[in-house]
Amino acid sequence: MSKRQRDSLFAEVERHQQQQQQQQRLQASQAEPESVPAYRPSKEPRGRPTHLIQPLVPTFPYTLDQELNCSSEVHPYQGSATGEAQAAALTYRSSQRGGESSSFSTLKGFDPRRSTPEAILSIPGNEMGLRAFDTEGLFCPYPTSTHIEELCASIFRSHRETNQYRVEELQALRWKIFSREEVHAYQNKSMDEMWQHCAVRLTDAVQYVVEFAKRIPGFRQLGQNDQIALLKSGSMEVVLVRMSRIFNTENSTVFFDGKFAGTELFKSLACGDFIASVFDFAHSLCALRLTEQQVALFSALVLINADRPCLEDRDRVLRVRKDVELALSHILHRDNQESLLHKLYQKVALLKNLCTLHIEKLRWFRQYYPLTVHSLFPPLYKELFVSDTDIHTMVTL
Ligand code: HC3
Repeated sequence: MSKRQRDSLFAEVERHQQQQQQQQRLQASQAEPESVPAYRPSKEPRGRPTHLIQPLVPTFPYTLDQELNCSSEVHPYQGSATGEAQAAALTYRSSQRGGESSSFSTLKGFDPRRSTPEAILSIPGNEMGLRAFDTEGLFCPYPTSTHIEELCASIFRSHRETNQYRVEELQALRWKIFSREEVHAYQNKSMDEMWQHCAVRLTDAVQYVVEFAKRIPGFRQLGQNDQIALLKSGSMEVVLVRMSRIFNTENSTVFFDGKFAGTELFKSLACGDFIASVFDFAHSLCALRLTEQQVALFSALVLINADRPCLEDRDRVLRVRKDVELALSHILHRDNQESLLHKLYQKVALLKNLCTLHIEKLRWFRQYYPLTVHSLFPPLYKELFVSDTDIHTMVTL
């Protein structure tokens, strides 16, 4: 380790110690221990709006393995509440508890760790809680147009049920922009604090994407290693696709932490080029004026990609992929917008570049703040974005 790295590590350890002491003092000064704000992944409703950065206590129990194995239901928010309050109303509930399972997505008693792919395929679809499509259409070499229509509807429903925000309702909140003071409050955060904050927000968004993936017909029938491989390489891409849904092109702002935020809010991340590219991408995707159904199918296409690294059964992924491609072409044909297909494939290449840049930025940040990444970032974030070799280096440092 060079002297510079050693000094920076030493400074980081000191900062951590100070932060811990501060936190302990804060806890001691508070009468009720429950008042310490704890990070609640989207499994549980968030009790209050988080317009400004809250101090974060790292309690991140969720990993990809747990996410994939937990049999959960997503209840889209309803009613008249808006913004974060709506997001808070969106709760995950274990299907085991209430027995009121959703129509098709919950795989009752299904544990991929204990099931071989062969065993999964031999279970009749209805016993797994799946709709007829999944068994009849998915593995059929020549799917009929009814099958494809059902697949479109199924993917659209999965998208709707697993979105953090509803586009129509965010339209009404377009005026809710961060004030100058609020932007300054974000900008005055230290770099590691802001990284940690964004990592938590990003992980939150990824959890919804994992739920979406689980509801794509055919995804759960893939081997668990392949499900993980697809999520590792595709979940950030889908988050960026989803970002375009809640992006206001008039003032280049995105709905983040309960209000609309421009690039300047992310200044203390110190990766302006990456943030600018992410915002440019959102702009360019918005320009295509995709319908929600098109966004849903495009997201599925981004996730189910047989060219991803480390796939064990590429052929099976390819079979699911072919159906998703058919479904996307079908709705573009129906919408008389076939020319969009080529434009969407161009976006896939841009997404890949953005995600490579994201990983590079994380490597750069980790050089200076290895402890922050190691101890304060959500495990799911690390699992997705830090490579196994990097994790090894991180823990042996
Ligand atoms: C801004 C953001 C990417 C977009 C994320 C969106 C807006 C995506 C749609 C979801 O429904 C809601 C949502 C939540 C979090 C938003 C992300 C937070 C930070 C991330 C930036 C691109 C910075 C990347 C953060 C880093 C470098 C720590 O990984």
